[in-house]
Amino acid sequence: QPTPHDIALMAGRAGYVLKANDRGRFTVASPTLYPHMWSWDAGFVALGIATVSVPRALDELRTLLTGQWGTGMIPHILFHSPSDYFPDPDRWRTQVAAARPAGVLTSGITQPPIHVIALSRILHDARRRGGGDQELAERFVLDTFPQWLAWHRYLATARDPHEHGLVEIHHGWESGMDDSPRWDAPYSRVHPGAMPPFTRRDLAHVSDPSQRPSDAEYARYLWLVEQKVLTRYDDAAYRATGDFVVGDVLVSALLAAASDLLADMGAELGADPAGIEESRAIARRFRTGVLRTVDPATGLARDLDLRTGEHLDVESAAGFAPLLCGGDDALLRRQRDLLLGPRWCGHSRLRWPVVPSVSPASPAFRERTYWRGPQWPVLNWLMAWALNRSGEQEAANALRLAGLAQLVDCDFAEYYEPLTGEQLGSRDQSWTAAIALDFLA
Ligand code: 9WN
Repeated sequence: QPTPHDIALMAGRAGYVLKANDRGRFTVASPTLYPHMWSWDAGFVALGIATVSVPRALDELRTLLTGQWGTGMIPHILFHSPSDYFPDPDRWRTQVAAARPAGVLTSGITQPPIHVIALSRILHDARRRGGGDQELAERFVLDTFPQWLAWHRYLATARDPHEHGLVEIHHGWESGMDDSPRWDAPYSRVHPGAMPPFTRRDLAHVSDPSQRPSDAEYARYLWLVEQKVLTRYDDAAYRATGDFVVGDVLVSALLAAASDLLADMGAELGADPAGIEESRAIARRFRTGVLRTVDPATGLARDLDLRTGEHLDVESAAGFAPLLCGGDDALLRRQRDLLLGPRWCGHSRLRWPVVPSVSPASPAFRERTYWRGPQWPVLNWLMAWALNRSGEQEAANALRLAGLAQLVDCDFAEYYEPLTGEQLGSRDQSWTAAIALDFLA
């Protein structure tokens, strides 16, 4: 367990990392590998900053909303000054899209809707402080309520036109878990066609290429970007022709949880009743959609490949989506026991009992490769948050303490080798520092 000295050092160093990555009104996801604002990173970053400064945390979300498209979509990257990150705005070519925002360069796809969950944490911190912080946060929630609702409505309509209760993603990057084995089957049906040549820039920032997706995977990622450009970022046109269309259970569960929270905050603060009702209906639909995918044999939720109609059976942490959206007590108890048990956090070979991205007992597990097995501190934070919310304080605290023990070296790595505890990917990763601050608060 971290000592009081470790904790004081960690809080100081985490604050320092966020300050160093602060570019005024937004925070870069990491100093060199990701020198722009990423959508779901910004949510985690904001809730971490809120433990130190509520106004600055709200600024982070305010900046993110400047990138919102006319459709309601919040894009996965808001580009800052020119950098060597690839794919860059020239590759995304979002000028072909009618709905792009004016005056901000963005990518043209989404990331998981974590933002309103972050906003509810910020409001919680602000209310604990009271006074000006509380007033500011409450006003912000009311003022931005229509924009968050538009974002959720976009996911619930453009990305679920047939009302299945699953958000459809058009790129693995939209899941936030780029190369997860969740996507191996759908990516096996993505066949890159003619497109401009490209050079990867990410490999220059890691010590060993096996920590990142492969070249073959990158060719598919870039081909899907090409397909989005060819269909002018029109979701219906992409759906008709694009290679990758998958119902994502984690995104759907986050949408349900975030919609519940938006409705709760809106009701407390007197937001538009029709908007509150719409938000509750979105939460219900996606909760039902997620629960419908659970495999009775494993107790895990499964993504749905909408090109083939097949469920994707992979033991990834996304299978715990029901813990996030709630809805069935017996299932939630089963998922809690599974998560803490020997196939997951309680696996005997793990250095720290922290949620791994893929079960170490699964044949798909690769301990060093990105979303194929390493532990991502933000994922652990999400599961701890979900357990806490469903009344499982003891289990939540176990994940929190293990997560803090993992971060005691204060490198705030992007992800960790689960068997040895080695830091992998980028260092000084903003969202890792941010969740450390939240865990310490
Ligand atoms: C592509 C910024 C982002 C995270 C994602 C993570 C990684 C980008 C990349 O970095 O993705 O969006 O270039 O690999 O997979 O979850 O938001 O930290």
